[in-house]
Amino acid sequence: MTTTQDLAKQAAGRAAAQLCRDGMRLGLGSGSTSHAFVRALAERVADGLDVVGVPTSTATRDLALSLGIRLTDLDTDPRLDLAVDGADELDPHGDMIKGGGAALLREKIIARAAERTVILTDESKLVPQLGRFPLPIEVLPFGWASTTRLVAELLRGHGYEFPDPARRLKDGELVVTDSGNHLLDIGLTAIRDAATLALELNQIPGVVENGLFIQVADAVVVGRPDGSSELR
Ligand code: ABF
Repeated sequence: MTTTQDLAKQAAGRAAAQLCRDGMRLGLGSGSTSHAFVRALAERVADGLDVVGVPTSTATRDLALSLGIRLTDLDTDPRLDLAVDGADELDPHGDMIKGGGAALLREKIIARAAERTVILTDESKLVPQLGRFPLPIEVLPFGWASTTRLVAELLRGHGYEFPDPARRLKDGELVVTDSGNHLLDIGLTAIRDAATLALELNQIPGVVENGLFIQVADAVVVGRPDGSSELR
């Protein structure tokens, strides 16, 4: 059954597909909103649009390939024209929490490689302050328990209170990212100092990347259930 949120995501995806031009090298995001974009993009490719894409996850890679979108990689194309991705939360400053889809590392790399990044959302992702969505932190399997302890110490040192973090499970199994790492999800409730945290977390040796995306969005598409969308 198509929910109103699904309709909003489809509207955002269609709007983003209209931003793509012949010859563009695209970052293809992960998550259901980004996949709505990939499907809309595939329709334009079938009509002759000439683009290549770098997927942010194996899930996006498989979808894009199945729909006939030509793929490349950052080794071949180190500079992208446009990255299109989703978000878990977006605040009024343009900072985000991403990583609910376990693709944050490649998402952040691909967004940084792109000239312009457009984030696709629906109203449910727009928040006054980041933190209600648990912050994903990607950690190396080697030394993960020690890394987790250091992450918790850092965050508690900033005054945040939360249960002892555990590695993300899915259907009772440890989630392993496309890059072979684990994920912590830490409920900070209301993040006061996202930019500082984003830098300090990555100073911890076993932290590979974190889900705080600071000033990454160059533009935001907000999809609505009636099929309309707004580019902000
Ligand atoms: C990806 O899409 C992730 O960064 C984020 O967690 C997820 C959002 O998924 P959805 O679009 O399904 O809400 O960008």
